[in-house]
Amino acid sequence: MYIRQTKLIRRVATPALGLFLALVAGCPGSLDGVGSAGGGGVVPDGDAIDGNRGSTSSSVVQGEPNGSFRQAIEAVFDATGVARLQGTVASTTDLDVFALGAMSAGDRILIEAQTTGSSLDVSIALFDGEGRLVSANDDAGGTLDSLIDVTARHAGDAYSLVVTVSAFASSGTRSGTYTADVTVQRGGSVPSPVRQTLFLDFDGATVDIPTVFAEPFTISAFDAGDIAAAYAGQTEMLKQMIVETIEQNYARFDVDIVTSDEGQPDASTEFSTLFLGGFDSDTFGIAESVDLYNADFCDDAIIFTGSFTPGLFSGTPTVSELAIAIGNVAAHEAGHLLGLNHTDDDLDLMDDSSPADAFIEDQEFIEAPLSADIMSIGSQDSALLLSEIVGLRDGVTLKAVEYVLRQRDSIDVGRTRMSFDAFRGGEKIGLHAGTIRQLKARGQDSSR
Ligand SMILES: [Ca+2]
Ligand SMILES: [Ca+2]
Ligand SMILES: [Ca+2]
Ligand SMILES: [Ca+2]
Ligand SMILES: [Zn+2]
Repeated sequence: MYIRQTKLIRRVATPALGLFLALVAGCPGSLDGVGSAGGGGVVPDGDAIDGNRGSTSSSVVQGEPNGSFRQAIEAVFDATGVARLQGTVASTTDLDVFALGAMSAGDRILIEAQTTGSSLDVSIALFDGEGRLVSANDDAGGTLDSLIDVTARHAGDAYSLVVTVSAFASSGTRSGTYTADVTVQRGGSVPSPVRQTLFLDFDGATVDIPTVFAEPFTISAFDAGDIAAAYAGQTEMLKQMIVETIEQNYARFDVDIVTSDEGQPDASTEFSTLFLGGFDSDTFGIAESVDLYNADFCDDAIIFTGSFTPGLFSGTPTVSELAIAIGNVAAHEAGHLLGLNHTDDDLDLMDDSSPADAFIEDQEFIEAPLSADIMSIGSQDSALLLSEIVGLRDGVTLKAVEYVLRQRDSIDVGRTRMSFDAFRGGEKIGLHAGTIRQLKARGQDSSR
């Protein structure tokens, strides 16, 4: 009801509990310095067979099927580093995958998907050679067309572009033709990770972001008694345990957490704010945007602590369980502010929607299948992305741990995966052993 953007209305209206909400702001990016891909306004050739525009390549690199990383159409780049692609999204299940070839860290990849002459609400995503999300965009610059402009943080021998229909497309915009022009500028430098300060504000506020929310949110100060009478008088303890949960979830990453008890960071520090308090009937938390690669150091999110009523859980949570649930949701919303998208795995902090009970689990930033709202292929490795965006704490290293990614029918990564565990001075500080065991169990279950 506070939401202006149509893509969120569905989500708000969804009766499922445990819902997170993310506002995906338009992400126009900057085209400065990148030569025009030359595709603006070009209508796809004829019937727009998936492939390279004007190409005479054999059918091996043209047409369907091309719905998995293995079946990708090879994008043909010209001497200036531009590939001019086209295709038709024939239905809501049509994924068109294009192989962009090897990328080096520092390569800048610009992808402009346009639907001139077509009513398709296109959506695109860029993946690395392991099928992990690098960047995604649905709508850019106030249009339904898509734009990605990103610098590769890590090399990969087979980056891929996936073109499909937006999961939020309205009727009449769910199929059609598109062009996608990909420009790769080689040899740039890799942006360094930048530490982020998160300010946890328990003191109440009016949050007014007119560009995103139609009306201001008034957040009352945090009070455990507002959640349920059973928690009255435990405000300070609950607050402390919430802070500990958020700190534990970010323990590996260069994120500085400051609370309102310590006072607002000084004026020279840029910080994002998590407001904890208030109530909303539709959601536990809301983030201003999915701020890809953390372009904005001062964005806001709200965690409606009064919404965590015991009736939403299968049993009345203890104070400690309640703190874990609220802290996990806070870490999730902060994840959006740092650039993370939604996934589909209850054990991942970026899971899009799950029963409230899942928040009491030991959720972590892990690799998980992408939410189908983003793309029904590939995964997001939240830990890897955070290490590239904010960096790792001093002395922390990411150490590969083998596990089986939970299989999903539409995901193209059924093989054994590597994720990252973190150690500092021999002490494990992330991805608890229990989480890994559960992941392994799930992977084995689903592969039977
Ligand atoms: Ca197609
Ligand atoms: Ca296809
Ligand atoms: Ca779109
Ligand atoms: Ca941000
Ligand atoms: Zn979310």
